[in-house]
Amino acid sequence: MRTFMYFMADVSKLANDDYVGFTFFVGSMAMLAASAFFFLSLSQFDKKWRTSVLVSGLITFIAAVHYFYMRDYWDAFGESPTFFRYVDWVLTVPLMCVEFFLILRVAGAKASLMWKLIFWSVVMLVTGYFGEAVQPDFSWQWGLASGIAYFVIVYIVWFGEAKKLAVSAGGEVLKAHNILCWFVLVGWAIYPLGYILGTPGGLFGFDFGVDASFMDVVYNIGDAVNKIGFGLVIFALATKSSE
Ligand SMILES: *C/C=C(C)/C=C/C=C(C)/C=C/C1=C(C)CCCC1(C)C
Repeated sequence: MRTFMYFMADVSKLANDDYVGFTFFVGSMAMLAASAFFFLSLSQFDKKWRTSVLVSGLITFIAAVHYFYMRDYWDAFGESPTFFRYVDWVLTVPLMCVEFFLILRVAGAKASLMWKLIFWSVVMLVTGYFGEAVQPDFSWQWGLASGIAYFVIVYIVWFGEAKKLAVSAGGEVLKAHNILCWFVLVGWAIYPLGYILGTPGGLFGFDFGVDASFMDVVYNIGDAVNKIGFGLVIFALATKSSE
């Protein structure tokens, strides 16, 4: 109840030109609406698809709760809520890896595939956190390490074990897998861009000339596209496969 009151009652003025605050606010509503949508749709699917849609809802719901905190943090301190951001990611990105595993189970995906993807996603995020919050002077080195882990994930889903399973599953599962692959390649590539914008003085000394707080606008757009988009792909697959 206290948390509820906290969400609802802590209102303060949002300046017209506070784009960061605006995207945090819209982000929190979008994530909440998407969660309601996924949770309420659960009963329309065959049992074996429910877990996948449930996980879609968990991803957007965990994000919604973090967005409420991030929105207020930004509001109170005018600073990037880096800690909440990464706690959110370290919970939701592994769940996105679980989604790959869940849809590929029809082709015999093993839990080891899931753990591999989870492992690399955690490496990607922990190194990113070090570059942003712990050792910003070594921003590009940590960013590079994070980028390598990112490309391992890209490789596994586009060409590796996950791809092979998707091909052997064929049909709607293969189609959905391919769309998720594009999310990972293009949608996830939004994040390194935000990281570069947020690096003081720019990366490799190259300054984009925008305020570092723009990083959060980029991250917020990335989250909406990826978390809700991912969920909708799973939703469409579950709908088609339950007919
Ligand atoms: C819902 C949240 C998602 C899908 C977050 C994804 C985050 C990334 C793909 C972050 C990647 C990064 C790099 C590849 C290098 C620079 C550091 C990061 C952590 C921003």
